[in-house]
Amino acid sequence: MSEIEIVQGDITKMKADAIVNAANKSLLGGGGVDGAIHAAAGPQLLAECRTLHGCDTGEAKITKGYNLPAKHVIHTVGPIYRFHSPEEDAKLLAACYQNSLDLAKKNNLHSIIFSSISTGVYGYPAEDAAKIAFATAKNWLADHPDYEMKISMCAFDQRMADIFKKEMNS
Ligand code: AR6
Repeated sequence: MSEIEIVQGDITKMKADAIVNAANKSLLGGGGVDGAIHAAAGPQLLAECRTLHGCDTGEAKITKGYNLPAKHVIHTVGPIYRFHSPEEDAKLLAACYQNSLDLAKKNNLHSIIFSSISTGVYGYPAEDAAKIAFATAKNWLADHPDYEMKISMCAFDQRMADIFKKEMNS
């Protein structure tokens, strides 16, 4: 059955068909959740990422999960907050969720765990980002009624989990 749920903790410890990395355009690693995913997956992840030649903002690319419990990593690049107009920022963030879900379906994946794209180093306000994340995920499920997809939103801390809960119930 398709559904959206909230999970809390370190995404690198979580099992799913795919976890979604909040990457940068180089796809060659960085800090935050990106650094944690590369550290846990091992150097083979970086080696595969080198073959992808980067990723544009709002787009998504897929690799294997290597030493992670997750089978795959979907790397998406969120907008840097206020780098574009507010409308464009929102569109690009929604595109990250939409394109990651489309890519998961294209690869026959049925469970996906999202990190909270752009809400760390890239500075997107958590409440606004959560609104976009849940709305895009709900719309995607409504657009694909015949495809089973379990979507999880990963909150790293309690504050984000509370924001997600509010958004899920709105
Ligand atoms: N598990 C789950 N969530 C986490 C983890 C973790 N292990 N670590 C951090 N978060 P960020 P961005 C949360 O900064 O804002 C990198 O350097 C964190 O609390 O990782 O999209 C990339 O290479 C926050 O809510 O990603 C890029 O250069 C969320 O993950 C840049 O940062 C995203 O925070 C991307 O910035």
